[in-house]
Amino acid sequence: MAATGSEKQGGKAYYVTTPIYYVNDAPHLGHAYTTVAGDVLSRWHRQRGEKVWFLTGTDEHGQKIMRTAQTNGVTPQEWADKLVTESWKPLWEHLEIANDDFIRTTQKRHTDRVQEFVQDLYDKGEIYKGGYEGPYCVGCEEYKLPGELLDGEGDFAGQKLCPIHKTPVEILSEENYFFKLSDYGDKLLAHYEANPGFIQPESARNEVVNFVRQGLQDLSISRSTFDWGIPIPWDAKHVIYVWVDALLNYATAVGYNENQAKFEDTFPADVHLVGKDILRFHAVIWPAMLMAQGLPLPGRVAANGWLMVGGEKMSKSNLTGIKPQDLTSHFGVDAYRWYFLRAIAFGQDGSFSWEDFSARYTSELANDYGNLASRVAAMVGKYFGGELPAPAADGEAEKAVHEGLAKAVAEADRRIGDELDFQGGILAVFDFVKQVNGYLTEQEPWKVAKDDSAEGRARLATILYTAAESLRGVAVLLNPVMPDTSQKLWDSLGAEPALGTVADQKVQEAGTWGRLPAGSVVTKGAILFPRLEEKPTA
Ligand code: ME8
Repeated sequence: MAATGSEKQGGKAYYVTTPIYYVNDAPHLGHAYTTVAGDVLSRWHRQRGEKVWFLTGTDEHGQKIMRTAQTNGVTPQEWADKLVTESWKPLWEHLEIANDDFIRTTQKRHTDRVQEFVQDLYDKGEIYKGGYEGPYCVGCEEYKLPGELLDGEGDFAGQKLCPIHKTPVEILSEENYFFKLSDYGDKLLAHYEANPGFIQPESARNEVVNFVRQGLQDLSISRSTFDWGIPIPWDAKHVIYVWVDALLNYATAVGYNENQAKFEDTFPADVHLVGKDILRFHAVIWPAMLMAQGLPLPGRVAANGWLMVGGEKMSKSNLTGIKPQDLTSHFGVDAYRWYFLRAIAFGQDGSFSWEDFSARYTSELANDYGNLASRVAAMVGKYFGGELPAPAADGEAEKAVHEGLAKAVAEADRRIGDELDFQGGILAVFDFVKQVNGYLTEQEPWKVAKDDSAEGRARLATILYTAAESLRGVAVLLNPVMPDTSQKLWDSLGAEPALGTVADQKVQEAGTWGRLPAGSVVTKGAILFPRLEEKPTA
């Protein structure tokens, strides 16, 4: 159920998170995919008039970061500082990510609160000391079950490999502290049952339910063979397991044990966006930790599929050499934000190819959308001196356009805002763009313009007003996805003096016909989607 802006404004924020990413390397297309999705979702809810909190950040502890830093001859903290300031934050700025906060797990606001959380669980008898031996993947920072390992071949013959990283696991034997995760299986299953939307998509939900039904093992939550982590408060020889540390960012960043008012206004998350590789941590371990502490559970854990390049999951270890910046310098930032959400059904795996991006850019962005905007502005300029004319009588054709816009608004709002079906929502808007193009083709304003009679002028005014007002709606609906383009279009329509900024426009009002006033100063602004240069050679 979508709350209206006014209902939500004073109460709890709509809280969206991305994973906090490991800083062992620079961000790649996969990280940007999840983060852009989070940005679009939170911008959408802001345009519903809701109070929103959008969090991203970095995961800086653990063996993986420690080893990378050692290899590079610096301390883990120096390594993390360098990557955050030189790679992660600049990319999010470049991609116009409007996060409200950026949490780093090495910040004191986080480490102190994590120690308190873990101490609390210990005091409640949820944590005990025990021994464990098993295969561990440093890439995943996770103990694996023997049954899920792959047999190595070639260089790795005779060794067991992690199914995700395809690199050998290490057998670890340690005395650790354990969280009684096995106590929570039934409670988790009851929660999944009572909240069918808790895990999205359906395939991810089924996988988690099956996994939990098989029975949960207690979780090792400390490590003692290295020290790059947050010390266990009652036993400083151990550091807290990096995943327990990392998951708690969603609480510490919004005031857990520190700012109660902020915490109550924000926590728990409405949506945790994650890749399906880290689904179990978010849909099993995290809710069990919260149950143990008596804290409320998140509304939804939504898993995106894998972005594939050449049939392989895109990852740091199989980098194909395409960086987000390589694509934005060719296609532009807005087209980049649009492309992955448009081309891939959220939750499914999807392949990226330069050719597919080019083809969609040209046909959907440049031809369908960009040309419509420039044609309408040019005709208002040519036939009405750049002053948007008042429409005369609307006929059947105009009514169909009004209905088309209202339908696009309702559909995009439900799909993007509620269902996280970004592709479906974007398509609903582009179907409307096609409808408006079809309307102009049929109405032929360039022919009507030859008729100088009062009737002819009135008809021309109606057609051009209808097209411009349609574009007003499109600019509002696409603003969360392509903010820079919507701003250009908003400027070209001369909408701001009467209506305010495009980001201030409410989704709920986007389909109300007639908001753009006659008399608005329409100018032929910048080309929204310039023709692409030749593909750069690698
Ligand atoms: O797992 N396709 O961090 P990480 C789609 N620090 N999404 C992808 C992707 C791909 N090929 N590759 C990466 C961690 N991602 C932990 C998270 S959260 C408390 C701790 C995205 O740097 C996707 O969201 O390995 C995935 O879950 C995340 O990046 C993993 O980032």
